[in-house]
Amino acid sequence: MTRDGTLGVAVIGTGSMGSDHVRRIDQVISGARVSAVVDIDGDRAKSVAALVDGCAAYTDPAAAMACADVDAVLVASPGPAHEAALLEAFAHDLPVLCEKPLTPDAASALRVVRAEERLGHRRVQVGFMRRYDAEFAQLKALLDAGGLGRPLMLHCTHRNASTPPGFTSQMMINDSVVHEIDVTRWLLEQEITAVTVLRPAPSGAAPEALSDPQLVLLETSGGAIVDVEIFVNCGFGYQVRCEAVGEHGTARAGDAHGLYVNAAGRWGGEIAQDYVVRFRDAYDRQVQAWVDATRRGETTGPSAWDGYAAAAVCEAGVRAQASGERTTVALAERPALYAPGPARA
Ligand code: ISE
Repeated sequence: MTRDGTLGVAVIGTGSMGSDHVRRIDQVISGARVSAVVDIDGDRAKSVAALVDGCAAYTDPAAAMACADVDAVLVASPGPAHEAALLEAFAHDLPVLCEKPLTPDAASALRVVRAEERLGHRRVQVGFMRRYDAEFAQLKALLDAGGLGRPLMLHCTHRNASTPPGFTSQMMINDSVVHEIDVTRWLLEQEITAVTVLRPAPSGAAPEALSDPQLVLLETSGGAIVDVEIFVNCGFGYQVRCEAVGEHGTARAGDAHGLYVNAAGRWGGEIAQDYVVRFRDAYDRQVQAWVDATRRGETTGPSAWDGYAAAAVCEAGVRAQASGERTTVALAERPALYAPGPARA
């Protein structure tokens, strides 16, 4: 914390998420500043750095992390680049906020877990931003307080207006349902033990070779069942909901649509068109929480273990998608560093 007691953050990756985080750290949250940006496209890095006072541009994450003005790292590069960036951050013992996925597969995610274990303390917060959404946080608090009794089921809806070119069926699990996988583990405090994927006849609006929508069923260690409708070309907007069904009641997060308008003989509101808008407040809270914890010398929020467990469930999900079979999840033993383990059965 070299300047004004604020945290100097290196943002690695200046694509849409990375640039949005640069804007957020620079203009929205407090206690941090963007001291460096990194992109393999040097011109892109320079043009983003030029928007922020005192920000340096790099093409190599290791060079940025070696810089004295960098106290913490936000990784927003493509998933395959995460492992190297995380291991480099560990070499400098720097705190990291890593966008999801932690890494693209379970084996590399477990390598990150083992490397953090060797470091002896947590350094990584994974960017599962839904945990910071106001309604999802309320649902978690309600479940934790026993307000619904023992949770039995979650009904989840995850809809995107459309997909970018090249979006595959596997990405529906790895990039999209990964959020429900994390939400399930977080809300229920149970591990996911098996995945089944059912595919209705695809929507006519789905790009060729994309089986859209799909229904993903998750089974948990405590006997709960979670269903997820994933529909990534629904056409009308970005919509995420989660209804918890407990022994004594139900509660649903995700219905707050903002302003409710009566006009021209109709009632209603607007539906956000993408996750950057829908989860803007959650992203703000997530980054602020990371900065605050880091300045206190702590690491909080979703851990590398959570990132690994999600990757292991995704792997089972992609296999289940291909085979049409119920597929069990293989999970390593949870290291003591990530205790306490799932508590609610
Ligand atoms: C994207 O990567 C996200 O993380 C979004 O939250 C999700 O809705 C979308 O399907 C993914 O592609």
